[in-house]
Amino acid sequence: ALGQLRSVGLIGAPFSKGQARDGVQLGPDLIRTAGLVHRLREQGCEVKDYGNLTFEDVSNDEPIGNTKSPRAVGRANQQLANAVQRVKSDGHTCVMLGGDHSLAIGSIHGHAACGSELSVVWVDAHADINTPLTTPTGNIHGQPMSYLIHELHTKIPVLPDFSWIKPCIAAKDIVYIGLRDVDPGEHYILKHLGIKTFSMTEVDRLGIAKVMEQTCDHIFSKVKKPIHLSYDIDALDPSVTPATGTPVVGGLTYREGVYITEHICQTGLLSAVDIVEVNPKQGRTEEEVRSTVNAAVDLVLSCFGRVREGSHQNDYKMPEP
Ligand code: 4U7
Ligand code: MN
Ligand code: MN
Ligand code: MN
Repeated sequence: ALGQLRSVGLIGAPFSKGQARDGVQLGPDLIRTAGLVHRLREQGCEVKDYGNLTFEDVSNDEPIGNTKSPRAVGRANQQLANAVQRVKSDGHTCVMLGGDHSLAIGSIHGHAACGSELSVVWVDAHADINTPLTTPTGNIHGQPMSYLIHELHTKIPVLPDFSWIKPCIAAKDIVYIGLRDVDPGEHYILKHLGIKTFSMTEVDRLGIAKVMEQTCDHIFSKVKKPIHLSYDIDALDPSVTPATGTPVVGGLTYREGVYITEHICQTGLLSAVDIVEVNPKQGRTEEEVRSTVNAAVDLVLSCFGRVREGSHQNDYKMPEP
């Protein structure tokens, strides 16, 4: 139980141009300030903090169709992909702190570049699988999956600074958990490609334990691939994580949210994690921000061996009177 003795490589990606709301770029430092590194070490993990990426401003980043800031998003994700590839080749489990969810493009691409095929577990209120042609908003944080899936390759138009992106995930290797706000084009894609989804309706019907059992049955059906866990903090109910850009009522409880990460940890196959969409400027009070950041920290801790029953080290000495 104590610390899958795995080492963590931490990358901050203070990026917000995948959506319109200011503040989500503050996520990485906020989550660090809440004591993430210290608490990971306390539970037995080795941690190397690679620091924050720095992103250049992009001038004249005109929309393509209605897709906004394509050049900024393309370049930021290329930097992130290189950083994640480095962390993985250094032998760590990669933790990427966002930033908005467009960063999953670079995070998953960089992870996949290390060679082996991946499973992706996407925990989110949203499917983030719009193409630039189906998006109702033009925000790329609602699109990252569409660029990564082999089966959607022919549906993606050319965008500036996106040419480095090669699809690297098969539709059958993806599981969604927590969905409750899916656009029509997204729903068509999910059904058409036969992607495994556990919407909040399935969470209600099955309970989170069965959802995780079936998630693992699905992704382990043939060979055991390394898992990329992409966790949008808005998967949790806004009563738990209100400080986020696109909250949706009726989400996962804190306990369901943590059960997911505990279960993924238990597989021993977790290879990279994204924690995205924490936006302190969307919190109405200090307490709302605190609760959101606290949940983000606890999710990461339980990815790396924290268990709610408690734990003790092998050499624990019982004090004698
Ligand atoms: B997030 C949306 F239309 N689907 O495409 C879109 F409802 O990373 C929301 O999951 C996307 O927070 C939300 O813009 C992106 C919208
Ligand atoms: Mn979301
Ligand atoms: Mn998302
Ligand atoms: Mn959101």
